Amino acid sequence: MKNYLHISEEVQQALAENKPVVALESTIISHGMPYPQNVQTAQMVEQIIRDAGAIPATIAVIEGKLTVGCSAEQIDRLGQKGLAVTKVSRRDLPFVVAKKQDGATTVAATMYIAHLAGVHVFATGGIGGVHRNAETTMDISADLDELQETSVMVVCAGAKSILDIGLTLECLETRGVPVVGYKTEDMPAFYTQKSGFKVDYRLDTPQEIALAYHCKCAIGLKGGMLVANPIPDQYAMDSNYIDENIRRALEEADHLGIHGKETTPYLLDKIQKLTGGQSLQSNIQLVYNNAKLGAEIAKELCKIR
Ligand code: PSU
Ligand code: MN
Repeated sequence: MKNYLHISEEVQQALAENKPVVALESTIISHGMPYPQNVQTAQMVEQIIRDAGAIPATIAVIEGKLTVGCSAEQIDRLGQKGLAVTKVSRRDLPFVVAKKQDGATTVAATMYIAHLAGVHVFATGGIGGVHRNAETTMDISADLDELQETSVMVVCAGAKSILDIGLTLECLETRGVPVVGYKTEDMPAFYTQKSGFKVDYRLDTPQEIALAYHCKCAIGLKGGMLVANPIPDQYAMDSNYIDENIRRALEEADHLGIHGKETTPYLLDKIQKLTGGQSLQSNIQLVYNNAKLGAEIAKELCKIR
């Protein structure tokens, strides 16, 4: 494993001293946002985590190494290469490692690597889930199975309604993955604060969330926990407006026959174009909001452990 896993000095030291660390994914950089906003956002997210008193650990595969704590140069490279970087979910990991390539890790692959390194808190924008029409396409993100398998807490702003949020919640329930709403009973829908579905548990402080996660581990339950943190009100989008554009993006993807791992990046890009960048601003702000909460939870977790 030593030959395949690289943990930055700073992250290694933080872990050894029981200091709070927050993992971050890299598909959001290469496939989730356009350049240069992707790199600016990734840097700002790290700064927000530092300002909150935790250590950021951006995770990616760099020249075949599972890297925990990417450098500014590495983040810049992933951002500039954009879609040319391989999008790496769990099943893709062995191949980018074997070829000593760069890879941008999804929520699933990032969780797996964070767990290898001993990082328990991971902040991102949105998770993958059950796609609309999954009853015929069977398109269900590997993120959901990873949440069943791997003990890492994922802080997100819910799931975009490019997905079937109701079915995504059903799948999480089946897999025994608890969904916690931060200061809310409503499952957020990424760009908006409410999806029309409920979370499993509402918790109102980072301390309560850390304690619940700690207890999950302490009683021997493997698997993750999803923390859904609604987008701040001032950055939330009009739900009719965003839903209409998501509908158009889905129609276009269907028309073009987009499928498999291209689906999510295609839809993210299309929605950004259709909304003239308005959705990108919301996207950036909700990631900041999640980074801050992730740092607060990580700090509380360190106090318990
Ligand atoms: N949803 C978003 N932004 C993202 C992603 C999803 O709002 O950047 C990315 C994440 O990396 C997520 C991945 O893990 O897409 C899911 O891809 P797939 O549906 O192919 O599993
Ligand atoms: Mn898929």
